Amino acid sequence: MTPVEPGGDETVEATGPKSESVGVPAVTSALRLSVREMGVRRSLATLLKLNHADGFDCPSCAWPDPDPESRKLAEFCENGARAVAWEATRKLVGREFFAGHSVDELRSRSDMWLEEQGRLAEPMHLAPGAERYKPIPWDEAFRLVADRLRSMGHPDRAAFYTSGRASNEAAFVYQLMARRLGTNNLPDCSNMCHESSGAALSETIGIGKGCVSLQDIEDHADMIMVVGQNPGTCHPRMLTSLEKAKRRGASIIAVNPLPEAGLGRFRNPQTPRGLLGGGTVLADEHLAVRVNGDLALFAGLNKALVEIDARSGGVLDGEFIGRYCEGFDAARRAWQDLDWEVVETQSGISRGAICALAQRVASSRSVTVCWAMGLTQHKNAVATIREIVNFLLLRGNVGRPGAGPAPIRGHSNVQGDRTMGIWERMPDAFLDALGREFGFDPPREVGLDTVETIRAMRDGNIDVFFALGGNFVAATPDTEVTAAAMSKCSLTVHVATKLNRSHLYHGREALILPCLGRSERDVSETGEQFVTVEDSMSVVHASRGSIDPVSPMLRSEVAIVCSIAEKLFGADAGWADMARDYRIIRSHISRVVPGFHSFEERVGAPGGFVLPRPPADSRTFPTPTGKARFTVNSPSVPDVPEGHLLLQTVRSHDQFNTTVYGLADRYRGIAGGRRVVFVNKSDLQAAGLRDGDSVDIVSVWSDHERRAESFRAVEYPTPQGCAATYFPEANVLVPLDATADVSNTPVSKSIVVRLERSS
Ligand SMILES: Nc1nc2c(c(=O)[nH]1)N[C@H]1C(S)=C(S)[C@@H](COP(=O)(O)OP(=O)(O)OC[C@H]3O[C@@H](n4cnc5c(=O)[nH]c(N)nc54)[C@H](O)[C@@H]3O)O[C@H]1N2
Ligand SMILES: Nc1nc2c(c(=O)[nH]1)N[C@H]1C(S)=C(S)[C@@H](COP(=O)(O)OP(=O)(O)OC[C@H]3O[C@@H](n4cnc5c(=O)[nH]c(N)nc54)[C@H](O)[C@@H]3O)O[C@H]1N2
Ligand code: SF4
Ligand SMILES: [Mo]
Repeated sequence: MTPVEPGGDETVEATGPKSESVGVPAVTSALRLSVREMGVRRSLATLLKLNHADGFDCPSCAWPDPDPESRKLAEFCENGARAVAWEATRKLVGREFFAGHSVDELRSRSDMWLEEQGRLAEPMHLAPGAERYKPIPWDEAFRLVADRLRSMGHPDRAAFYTSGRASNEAAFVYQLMARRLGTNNLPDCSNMCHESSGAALSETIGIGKGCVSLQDIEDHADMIMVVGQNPGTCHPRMLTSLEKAKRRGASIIAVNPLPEAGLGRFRNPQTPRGLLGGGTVLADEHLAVRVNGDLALFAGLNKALVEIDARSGGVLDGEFIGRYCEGFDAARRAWQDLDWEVVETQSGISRGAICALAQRVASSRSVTVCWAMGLTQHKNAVATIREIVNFLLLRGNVGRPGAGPAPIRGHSNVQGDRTMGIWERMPDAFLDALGREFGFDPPREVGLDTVETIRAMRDGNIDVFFALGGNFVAATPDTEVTAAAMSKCSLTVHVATKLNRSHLYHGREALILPCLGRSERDVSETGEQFVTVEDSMSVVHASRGSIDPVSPMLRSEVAIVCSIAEKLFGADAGWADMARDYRIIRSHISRVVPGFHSFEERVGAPGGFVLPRPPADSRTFPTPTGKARFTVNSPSVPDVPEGHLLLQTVRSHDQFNTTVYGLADRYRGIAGGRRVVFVNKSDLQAAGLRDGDSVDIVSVWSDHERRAESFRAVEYPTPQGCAATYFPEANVLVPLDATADVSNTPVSKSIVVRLERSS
C-alpha cells in the first residue's frame, strides 16, 4: 500500500488555469472556514491579532509584515486566516479518539482526514506491539524519552528533526539539548527547502540569507524577477507588495513553466480598486522556462549582458566588480564560450527573448530577484542560484536600495530556526559561543541532514527519532522507504498540534506530545510568555498568542523540550528556569547568536529589529577573501529519455505542505481531487493520451522504477517535455538518493517519469 493516500472522492474537475487572483471570494471563503472551526468569538480574537505588533505571527508562510504604523486592521491573507482556523479549531483528538481507532485503521485514512479530526489534546503512547495509542502522563512521557536517549550506545544514534514553525526560543533550547547530549544530528525541513539557497549565497556573498527588505521591493526596485515561485498561493501578501511596486512603475518578470494566476491580474481585497475595479496586472512578461532550465536562462542573460556591454559599454558595473568582487574574468570567459544553442535548448527560451530581457535589465537601475522551490529542488540548484548571484553582481545589484537576492522562505520561522542553530553543520564560532555560555564542549562532527537521517534509520543506525513539528514521513522523499525506515527506530517522538501520517509509521514504541499553537496564550508559572520569530527579510519580532489553549493538557514546545532535558541532565542545569521564563532563554541567545545583543530590549519595540546583513548593509562580503565571488556554472539539465517527461511537484492553493485543507486548486482550475498530472497537449498526444484519462506516473531511477497510480491527466500550458503534480502524493516517486549537488536537497522538482494508462 502507498502510505500517502489522497483525500476525498476523486471525481476531479479541471477547467484550466485562471488569469486572476484573490479578491472578495477568497476572503469570504477564509472567513467562513474561520467561523466554522473556531466560532465567532475565537475568530475575532485570533484574526484581529494576526500579524499585529501586539499579536501573533502568522503560522503559515514567512512573508514579512509591513511597518507597525502601516498595518491594516485585517493584516492577513486568505491562507493565513485558513492556517489560523486550522490550528485554533475547537475539535479535539484525545483518548476516546485513539481508543476508537487502531493505528492500522488510521493508516487507511487520508492526510486530510487525519488533520481534520482536530487538535491533539493529551500526550499519547504507543507501547511496543500495541495496536492503539493510550494516554500517558506528561512526566512519564518525559522520563521515557530521557531513558531511551540515555541508554543509546552513542549520542549519534538519535536524530532531532525540526519543522520551520518552531519559535526561536524553542529552537534554541532544542539544539542545545541535542548538542549537550553530544550530537549534531539536527535535520530540518530547510534541508528540503532553501538549503540550496543558503549554500549558494554563503559561498558567493558570505551569508546564507537574502539581502532585500520589504521596502526594497515595495518602494525601490525597478525590476522584480519572480523565479520559480508561486506567490499567489504560497506567499499571498507578496502580491500586495508587488502591486505597490507595479503602481509606482516597477516591471515584474515571471519565470515559471506554469502560467501562475498570482502574477496575472491581482484584485487586492484591501483597496477599492481591487474590490470594485479591474485590479492590477502584475507581470509584464512571463518566460515559460522549461523545468530546470533556469541555469541556462540566467547564464544566457549574463552572456547577453556581457555582449551588450562589449558593444555599447555602460552595462556592467565595472567599479563595483573591481572593488568588491573576484572571479569575474573566468566567469566572463565561460559566458563568451557558452553556445546560444545550449541556452535555447535547455531553457526553452529563444535567444531573441533573452536578449530583449537583457536590454531591459540593462536599463533598470535596481533589480531584485525573488525565488523559491522552483529553483532549489533540482540537481543543479546550487549552481543555478550561484548564477543568479552572478547576474546581480554584474550590475552591482547587491547592497543598494531595491536590489539583491531574495530567497522567499516557506515556513514562518524556518529562517529563525537556522539562525538559532538548527543545522547539522553550524560553524565553529557558533559552537564555541554555545560551549562557553553553557560550560560544555559541543560535538564538532557534522551531523545528519534529512536524507542522511532516513538512510541512517533505514540501515538501523538510529534508535530515537524526535520531531519538533512537521510530518517527516509525508514531506520527505521515497515515502515507502522512509515509512519502513521509521519502523527500525526503537522510539519515535512527535511534538505536534495535529495528528498526521508520521505518527502512524512509528518506531517500536512511539509518543505523540501535543503542544500549544502560535495562536494560543502561553502562560508559565511566572506569567504570560511571548516567543520570537524571524521572517524572510531577517526581521526578528515577538509573537503572543491571543486565545485560551484548546485543551488544558497542552504544553509549550519550550516547556516540552526543557522538561525532557531536565530529566536527561539534572535539575540544576537551569532548564526549568528557562521554561518558566523565556527571558532567560533570550538572554542566553543574546550572548551566543550574532546580531542578538540587547535582544530583550530590541524585540520589545513594535515590529522588532532587523538582523545585520553585511552585503546589504555595507557591501561587506564575509567570504574567506572578503570579496563577493563570481562563479563558473556550466548549464546542465537532466537526461530525459524519449517518451519521458520532467516532472515537478507543486503545492495546491488548498494545502500547506502536508496539511491538506481542501481538494481544490482554484487558480489552476482544479476541483474535487488532488491526483492530477498537468501535461502539455503535444506530450499527451505523443503518449496516445487525452485530457481526462487515468494514468500511472512511473519514475525512472538507477535502482528501480517507482509508481504512483491513478492520476487524472490534465492538458495544461506547461512547456513540452515538462509535467507537474502535487506533493506530498508524489513523494513516492522521488528516489532517496536523487539529491541536489552540495545542498543534498531532494530533487522534488526534477523527476524523470513516464505516463502509463492506468489498468
Ligand atoms: N498555500 C501554501 N503556502 C505555502 C506553502 C504551502 O504548501 N501552501 N508552503 C510554504 C513553504 S514550506 C514553502 S517552501 C513555500 C513554497 O513556495 P513556492 O516555491 O512558490 O511553492 P511551490 O508550489 O513549490 O511552487 C514552486 C513554483 O515553481 C515553479 N517551478 C517548478 N519548477 C521550476 C523550474 O524548474 N524553474 C522555474 N523557474 N520554476 C519552476 C512551479 O511551477 C511553481 O510555480 O511556500 C510556503 N507557503
Ligand atoms: N515532493 C515534494 N516534497 C517536498 C516539497 C516539495 O515541494 N515537493 N517541499 C519541501 C518543503 S519546502 C518543506 S518546508 C517540507 C515540509 O515538511 P514539514 O515541515 O515536515 O511538514 P509540514 O507539512 O509543514 O508539517 C505539518 C505538521 O506540523 C505539525 N504542526 C503544525 N503546527 C505546529 C506547531 O506549531 N508546533 C508543532 N510542534 N507542530 C506543528 C502538525 O502536526 C502538522 O501535521 O516538505 C518538503 N517536501
Ligand atoms: S502572506 Fe503568508 S504570513 Fe502573510 S498572512 Fe498570508 S500566509 Fe500569513
Ligand atoms: Mo519549505
